[in-house]
Amino acid sequence: MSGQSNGSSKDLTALKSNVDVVVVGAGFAGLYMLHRLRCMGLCVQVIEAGSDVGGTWFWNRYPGARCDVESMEYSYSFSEDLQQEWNWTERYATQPEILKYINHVADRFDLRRDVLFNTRVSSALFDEATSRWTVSTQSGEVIKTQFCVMATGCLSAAKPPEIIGRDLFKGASYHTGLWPHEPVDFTGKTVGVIGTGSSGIQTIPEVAKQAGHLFVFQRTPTFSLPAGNRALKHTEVQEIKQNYVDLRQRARVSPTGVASYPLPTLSALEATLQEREVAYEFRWQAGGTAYTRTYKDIMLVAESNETAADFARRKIQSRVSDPVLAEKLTPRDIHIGTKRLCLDTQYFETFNRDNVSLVDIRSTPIQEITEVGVKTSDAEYKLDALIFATGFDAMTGAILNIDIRTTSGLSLAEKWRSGPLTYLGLMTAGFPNLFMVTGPGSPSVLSNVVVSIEQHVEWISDCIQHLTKNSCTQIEATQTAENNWVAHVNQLANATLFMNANSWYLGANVPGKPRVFMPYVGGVGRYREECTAIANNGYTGFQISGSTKT
Ligand code: FAD
Ligand code: N01
Repeated sequence: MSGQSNGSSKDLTALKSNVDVVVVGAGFAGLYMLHRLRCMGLCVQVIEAGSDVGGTWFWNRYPGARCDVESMEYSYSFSEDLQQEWNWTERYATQPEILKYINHVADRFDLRRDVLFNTRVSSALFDEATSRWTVSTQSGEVIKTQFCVMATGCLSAAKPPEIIGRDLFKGASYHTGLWPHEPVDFTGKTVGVIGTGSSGIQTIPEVAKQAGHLFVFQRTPTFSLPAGNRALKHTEVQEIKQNYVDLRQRARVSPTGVASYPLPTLSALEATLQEREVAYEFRWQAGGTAYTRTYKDIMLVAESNETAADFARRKIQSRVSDPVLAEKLTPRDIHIGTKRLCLDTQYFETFNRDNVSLVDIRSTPIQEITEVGVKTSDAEYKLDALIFATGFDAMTGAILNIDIRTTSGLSLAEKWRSGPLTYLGLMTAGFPNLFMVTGPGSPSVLSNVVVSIEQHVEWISDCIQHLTKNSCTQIEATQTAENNWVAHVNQLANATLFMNANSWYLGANVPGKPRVFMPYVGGVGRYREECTAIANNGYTGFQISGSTKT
């Protein structure tokens, strides 16, 4: 598959062998973590598998890639100077623009000198006698550290599909999450795309503009809204900048980490049919994933959800000329929002083009990938290029790709065999001094992730500062606190419709992965309050040791 090599060779000048903190990953999370810890005077080593900073935005270079939280909110808030000086040009920034922004941040705060690029962490071993971690890399580097922060990303372990013959294909093949750095030209080519989630629906309209013919292999139709992307006006940017402090604060205490999303108080069932049509139309025209926040119970009550789903289905059908094709593209057996709602630009309209064909692989399943293309139960599609838009081993994939153990023999992979277990999504019992940014059990992927990253990074750095100030060497989540948190996370999730979908939130896209709802559905503001109270109360639920406080 193309796009997996990072190109440039390794610069070992960044490598330190004995540090206070190792941070794994140099995306939004790892970079801010480095900045905070460095400001505290700590010695930090960041290790990144890619050849440069950016994380998600370094790897996902597929055509059409852009964010779906508005750019003015999908950005760091920690530096007033930074947020005033940076100018976003579009409502939803493109991948190149977001990557340029992250590079600007790395330069502005001089972050690269502490990042070892082109290096993949393979294991981390906690020595219980010394309270220190030994972090090892695939290429043989070994680094000792007191604390280890996994800023490895929720959506960073690309998942190719488990289809017979996947590697036999002799044409060019790509995974959206491992896209090549050089532009790919599909002009005149016969191209196949497998997958119609967020990555697929962004890729398909762009590839269709170039391809001779595009075959879209769809297993599950997708709920998607027109993004309503547009250029940002100078005046509106200035207005937001003048009120940035207030906007960011509202985002931090909101349920989703997005200040501009509504806070509904009404049930969909309390409104009349006519009122609902007006409300849904308003949200539809506004664009944005806040559509499922039109009423307070869309994600809780099947009947309410159906009102939103029904409206969305009618909208989808109005975008496709051929009614038979429109029906195939319409999601029927899933509650809207229980798989991540997508935002698109001309996705459904793309199927009105003569050079685009939908292959419904629910009725005619893919049997195998051959040397020349994709074979379904009723035809073989000969292709020049094949794009896997098949997603990620989400939330746990990147962490469990690292062999994490303690000297007493505990392994994280074994502990999480039946699903991830954490306290606050920040730590896991039995693994002292190991932090996760946006780990399972925290709002993470159900929020504006940058807001959640900032909250976690600040909590972790404050915690390390607290330990340092009190000359403590070790912090660990207690088993009781973890059990209670896991029960709380499950209890909240069980009350929602999320539990009914075969989504990656539940690990359903990875064969054999335990079916556990991984993110925290209680909301960003409520979660932040809990984390802050725990820290203010002297880190309730954590065992702190090594000095005065136990
Ligand atoms: P990442 O950006 O994933 O960075 C993790 C880094 O860790 C990667 O660079 C990876 O190479 C590195 N790494 C992992 N394992 C190892 C290892 N063993 N050794 C060394 N390095 C390692 N969220 C939103 O809120 N809004 C959006 O609009 C949005 N759009 C998205 C669009 C796409 C295409 C995708 C895939 C995700 C999107 N997300 C969005 C989620 C996005 O992942 C987060 O917003 C955010 O960028 C995550 O930052 P991070 O630093 O936590 O992780
Ligand atoms: O991945 P997905 P993604 N045979 O898992 C199909 C974020 N993101 O990369 O639904 C055939 O959502 C699978 O079919 P099915 C965002 O959080 C954000 O698109 O399992 N098909 C599905 O259609 C998002 O949720 C943006 O039946 C197979 C698709 O592949 C997350 O990343 C943009 C298959 C996978 O969809 C992941 O999105 C991009 C198989 N064997 C990503 N295996 C924004 O716009 C899988 N599929 C912000």
